[in-house]
Amino acid sequence: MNRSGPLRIAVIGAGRMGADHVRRIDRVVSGARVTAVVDIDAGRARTVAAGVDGCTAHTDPAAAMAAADVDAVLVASPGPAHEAAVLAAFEHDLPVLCEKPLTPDAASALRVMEAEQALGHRRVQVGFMRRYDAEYVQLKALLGTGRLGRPLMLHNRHRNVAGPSFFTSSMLISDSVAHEVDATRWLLGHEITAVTVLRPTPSEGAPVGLADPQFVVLETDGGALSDVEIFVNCGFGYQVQAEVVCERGTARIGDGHALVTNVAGHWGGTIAQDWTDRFAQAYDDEVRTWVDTTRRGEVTGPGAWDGYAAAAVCEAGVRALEEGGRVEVDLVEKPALYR
Ligand code: ISE
Repeated sequence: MNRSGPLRIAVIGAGRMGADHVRRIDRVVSGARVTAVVDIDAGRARTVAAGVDGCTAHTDPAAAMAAADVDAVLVASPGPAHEAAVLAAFEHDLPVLCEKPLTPDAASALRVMEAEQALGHRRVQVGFMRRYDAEYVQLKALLGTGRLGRPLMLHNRHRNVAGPSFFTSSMLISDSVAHEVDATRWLLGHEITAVTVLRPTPSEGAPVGLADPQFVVLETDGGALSDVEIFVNCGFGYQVQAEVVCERGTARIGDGHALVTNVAGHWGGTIAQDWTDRFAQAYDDEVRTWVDTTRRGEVTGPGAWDGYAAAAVCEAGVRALEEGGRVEVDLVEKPALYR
């Protein structure tokens, strides 16, 4: 590690999230620079790399990681490519920030966890960025004070303007509800033990055949219930809201009250249109914290265990969606490295 200078980062994946992270590291976060951009599409890698001084473009993640000027890796390729990229980073013992999901299923997440245990130290942080959002952080801190008493229920709403054309019904769980799975585990400090998925008549605004919206119920080992309305073609905006109901009070975030206007007989505000806007501060703080801790030789934030637990819950959720009924989540015992 080049401890005196900036952290030199290889960004794997130059799509929407990858390009946004390259911009963030280049212009927002201090103490780091992007030295390599990798994408299977050589033209896309070249275009994104061209915007950064001294940055090289690659199509092979392993080749980029083997370069002498790489201290850390940010993985933002599609989920099915994560396992290979993270394992390649482990081979060079490089710290990794891996966008969610860690991997698309529990078996592959277990393999990542086993490889990290073989290294003997934590190396990977998973990009569950809501843990860095100012409102979520405030809610977590409030719950931690105990003022509201024990959390009994968590109500979540997660709405996207329009899902991408390749979105399938199960991706509403594995790609979108994955965030509420992590938020539930983190806010409540519980593991999720069972998942039930109910489907109302699909919206006419959703592509034919897509089960959108869905209503997901998560049971936890602390006796709480967390429900999630996931609606990825709501049409009007990007909304993520959460309300915790505790024994002595409730707390709610995500109402978007930052700016409220009163004009011409109406009051109101605006609604964000996508997550890079709504969670811009969270992404900035996530990457900033990762850079700072990595430069100090530390690994904090959600790790491989959280990535594995989320994958296992989502897998149970997809089964519940496809088969109906309540599906229990089967987690392995938590390894010592993550306790
Ligand atoms: C996307 O992958 C995200 O991570 C967004 O935060 C989420 O709102 C969206 O539904 C997902 O598809």
